[in-house]
Amino acid sequence: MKRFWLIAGILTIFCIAACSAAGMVTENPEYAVIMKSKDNQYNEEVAEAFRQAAEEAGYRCEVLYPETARAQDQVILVRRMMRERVKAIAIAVSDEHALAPVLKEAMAKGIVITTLDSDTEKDSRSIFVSPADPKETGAGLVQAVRDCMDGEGQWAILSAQARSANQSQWIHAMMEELEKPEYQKMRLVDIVYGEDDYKTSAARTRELIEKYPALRAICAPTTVGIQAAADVVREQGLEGQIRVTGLGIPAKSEDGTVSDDTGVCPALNFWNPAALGRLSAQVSMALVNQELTVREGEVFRTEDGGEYLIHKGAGGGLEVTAGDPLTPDESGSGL
Ligand code: RAM
Repeated sequence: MKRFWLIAGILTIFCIAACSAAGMVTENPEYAVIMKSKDNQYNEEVAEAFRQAAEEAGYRCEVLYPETARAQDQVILVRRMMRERVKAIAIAVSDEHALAPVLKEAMAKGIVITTLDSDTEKDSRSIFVSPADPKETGAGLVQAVRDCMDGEGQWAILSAQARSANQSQWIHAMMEELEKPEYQKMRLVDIVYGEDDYKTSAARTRELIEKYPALRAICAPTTVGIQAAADVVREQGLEGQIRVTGLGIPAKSEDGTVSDDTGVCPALNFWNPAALGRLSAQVSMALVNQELTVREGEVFRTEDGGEYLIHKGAGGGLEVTAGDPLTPDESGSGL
């Protein structure tokens, strides 16, 4: 019998360790937020702001990160939360189409489904909470690339997952911006995918550098990709030759100012991750409490004074936008 309890104890400890690797387990959660990938500071900041907003309102909330960036791992987490009978799931979708069936199933069971950061098919969720306008974000990225390489030469995009809606939208918006005559001398030579995984992103960067010796800039619209690309450029001593830009969390020095003394990444774009997480929780709670009707032209008003217009997004589904894309200045203000 003693042996049984010993084994049971070891198994429990093992299970707690394994579960907390995927996020923190909450007993009887009412709300769940499922992010795209683990070991990603951006995802953690978004998800923690979501959890905090839900808990401040008196609800239990579980944060979940998939084991890998594969869609199947997010499907597993959605099913787990369906079994827990949560009231609402908010999910940053890694594969626009692969997640749609399970999310529809959850909706049919009465669970409120919303997306944040990256969307799914429009009838597989109630509303999408977008971090910032994708057109403005895409245009800002191309302008940053132009500034990095003085408007001339070869550049490449290092993206995250090929089937993730936010990446596709930003790349599409970048292509549109690129058609303007002012970018005529810039040549986009390749688009590669690092899966929001540091090692894969670093490997893709090394391949780009080898394949295109004249490469002058890499644009990574992913916080993991931009970090990996900048590290590889520094590691290969290519500062000054190749510049990196994209969507990233600015590294802050001890005094809180944003700095890159190596000059590898002279500019990046971003938005406030906590504002995205918080708004997403407010939307989920308002839907569960039947205080929000998702209708085009309606304004969603939050208790802290925010006003968000419900409008149609690129895929035809309804969405709200959390804020504006930012170009953090040296003080890192706004982030
Ligand atoms: C990565 C993820 C996320 C994206 C940010 C900018 O962490 O790909 O979806 O929005 O970067």
